Amino acid sequence: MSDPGGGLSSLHGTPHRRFNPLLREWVLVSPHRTQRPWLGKVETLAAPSGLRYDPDCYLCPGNERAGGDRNPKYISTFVFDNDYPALLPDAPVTKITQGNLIIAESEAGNCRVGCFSPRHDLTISQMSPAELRAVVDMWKDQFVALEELKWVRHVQIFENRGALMGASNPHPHCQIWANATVPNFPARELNSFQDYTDQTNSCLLCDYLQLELQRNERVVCQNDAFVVVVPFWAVWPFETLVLSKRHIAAISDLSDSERDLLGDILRRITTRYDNLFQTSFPYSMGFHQRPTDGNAHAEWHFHAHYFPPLLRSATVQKFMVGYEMLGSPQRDITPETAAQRLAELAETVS
Ligand code: H2U
Ligand code: ZN
Repeated sequence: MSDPGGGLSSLHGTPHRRFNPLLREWVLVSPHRTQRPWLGKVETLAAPSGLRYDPDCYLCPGNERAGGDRNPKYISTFVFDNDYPALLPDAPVTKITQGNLIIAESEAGNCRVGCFSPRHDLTISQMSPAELRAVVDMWKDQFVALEELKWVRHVQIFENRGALMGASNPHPHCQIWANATVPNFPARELNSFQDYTDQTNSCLLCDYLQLELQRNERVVCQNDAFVVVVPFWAVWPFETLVLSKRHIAAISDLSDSERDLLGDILRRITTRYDNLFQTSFPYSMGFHQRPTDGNAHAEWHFHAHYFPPLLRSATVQKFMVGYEMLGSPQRDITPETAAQRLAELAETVS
């Protein structure tokens, strides 16, 4: 039975599916299943080393990297070209098609690595406002510099944190991939933003943000420039979406104070994550920004996604298997419950 008021109470104990308007797909929610017994895989998480400098780290200042280059004795952030890049800027232009079904083309790109600070042990959750600001400025400078390359149409800035997410090194760092085509997920979001604006003359995420602030069921934290919510359509148990309050399309549109506030909100959400299971919380996060194809993309709304794998403790993770590989994503804990748990946590390192 539909609820004309849009209240969720009628669905809270009932299997249901929720629509993701950014990707235009459904997620199955099974709230009645949260009590099921667990006899599955339990991870052991390596405790952080606690070293400020690790002589064996490829990313620490002054050390030699795996590729043979030596890092400078950097004192703030440090960006270098990935020694093992997934994409190459000078890939020869080729395309093959065999019938309508076998299609491939070369892809040009640039891959960089950005160290957040000289400190081997300093995660975003533990940084000072000035250190966070340096990271935000590094992201902005990289976006602007890569956008200037004519052939670059998309810049993906992302952080894999923790061995569970495949991060190859504990030294806090991000990756930056710039390439000639818009990748799958941003391309799907772009279509959704464009269609929504065509149909409503409004912005998809501005309107969504208003709904979230009005209902206040999934808001985790906010400051003057950003709001963190567990999105209504979250797939990962503690997935969050960071939304700018102002309608802007890229990190380069942030004002001076908004750049400080971006650092602030990222520190606060990652500290909440660390406090959730008293562990250095693993995740993949990244910014979704307008394509860098020379168009203004007024329909695009700057945001970041956090996709953390943990489910119920520091050692029990969610796997995307079975029905999720073959049917659609599914979750047991509701986004509202996840948001409430994150909202109750402290924003100071415990
Ligand atoms: P991840 O931790 O997200 O895997 O990122 C680390 C990147 O750093 C990875 O892409 C690169 C790897 O290729 N790297 C170097 O470029 N040089 C090194 O000496 C070590 C790692
Ligand atoms: Zn290091």
